Amino acid sequence: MFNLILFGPPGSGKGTQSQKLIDKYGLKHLSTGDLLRSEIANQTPLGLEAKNFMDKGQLVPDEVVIGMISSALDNNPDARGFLFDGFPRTEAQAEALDKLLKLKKTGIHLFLGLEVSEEELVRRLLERGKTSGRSDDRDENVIRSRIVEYHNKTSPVADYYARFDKVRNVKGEGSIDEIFEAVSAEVDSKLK
Ligand code: B4P
Repeated sequence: MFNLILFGPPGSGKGTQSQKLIDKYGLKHLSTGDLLRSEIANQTPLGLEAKNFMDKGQLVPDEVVIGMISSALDNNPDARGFLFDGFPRTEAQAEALDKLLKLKKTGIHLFLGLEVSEEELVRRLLERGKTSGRSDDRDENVIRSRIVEYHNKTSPVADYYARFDKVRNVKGEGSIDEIFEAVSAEVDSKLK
């Protein structure tokens, strides 16, 4: 089994690179952002609660996303590995993920961070907001709040995995294919 965390600020290309990684390596893609948006689209109680936080650019409470990931792991017993996209986003989520994977006698093999400047992040998200229908991409203040949440609560997750020597960083600016080449090289070096 090979388990990968794709990490980076909002708009750094996690979703974009994830699509290419799952095609190449056959991993099961688990994106908490996508799972939450699907709950919102289906107007479930969980989705209605999450929407309040997402529309303000805030993180959804840990217990909500940890529960979603736990179910997703249980629902995919035959996966050859998981690609976690947008999760974990807090240290509490990272600790919970370690426990869940330990129960399955596995763990995280690689934590891959995408590095992108703040102005480029804002530019990309505003651009996506023109067509995505995502309310959190349309307002620059909400986008900047997401980036503040990232610095305050999410970037410490990289320090957590650095303690276990799992972290590699890749420049997330340039063409999508160039970035994918760099990302793939890191995955290949771990798979060897
Ligand atoms: P997410 O869905 O994870 O969304 P995101 O941070 O905006 O990144 P995403 O992966 O979608 O964007 P990408 O960089 O690929 O989170 C949304 C919200 O959900 C959060 O704010 C939070 O409220 C909540 N949430 C999710 N997970 C949570 C958790 N674990 N705990 C608590 N709350 C949680 O792409 C951005 C744009 O850039 C795209 O338009 C893309 O086309 C473009 N792009 C990508 N690569 C490019 C490149 N190389 N050059 C130019 N443009 C590029």
